Amino acid sequence: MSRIIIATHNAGKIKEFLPLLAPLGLTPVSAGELGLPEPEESAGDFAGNARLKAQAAARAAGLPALADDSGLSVAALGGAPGVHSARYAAGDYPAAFARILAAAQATSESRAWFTCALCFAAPDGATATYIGQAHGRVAPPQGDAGFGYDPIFIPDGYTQSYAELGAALKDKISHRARAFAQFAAAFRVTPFF
Ligand code: ITT
Repeated sequence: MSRIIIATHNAGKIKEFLPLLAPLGLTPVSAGELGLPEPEESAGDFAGNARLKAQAAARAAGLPALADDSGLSVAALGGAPGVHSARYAAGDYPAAFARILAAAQATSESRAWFTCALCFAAPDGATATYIGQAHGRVAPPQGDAGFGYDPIFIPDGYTQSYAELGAALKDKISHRARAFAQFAAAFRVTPFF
């Protein structure tokens, strides 16, 4: 089994990556376990931030790394909070849900979409980036599985939120799963390491 760093300090993301990585024969090591610092996410877009996080971890530990930069875009907010999703909630998700739902109600516009940029970095700094999106709508919070904005996001084709649908289904249809499927397809053809 080859070791790969999951360059995130978000426990919800780590939980979702474990079942995705297992079929590839990759043993994940978290950035937290290795005591790696969190780089500043200064790129301004998902792909740039994912690259900053992956390269910082791969170079510091001398191991390949995967980083995820992701977020929820809300049509009623002109696509915000997007790349600023973690900062927009600042740890208080119920308050963030209320602000998003108020905007959706005021504009009669509930469309929203998640984006995930997944960056693989080799220890020498070479990178490959994959983007996944999942479209849907925002609705009053339901369910307690998952993390972050999962309770208010209902993916297209479903009537329940990510937090109600649960991990097994989310890992098949989510923005993260879609980005990961592209990485997995490339890795199966040419294992990078
Ligand atoms: P790392 O940078 O350490 O990976 P982070 O949480 O700061 O952790 P991001 O900067 O990529 O990561 O912010 C992503 C935020 O977007 C995350 O904290 C959630 O608020 C939200 N988010 C992303 N994916 C999500 C998902 O699958 N379900 C719910 N919320 C999600």
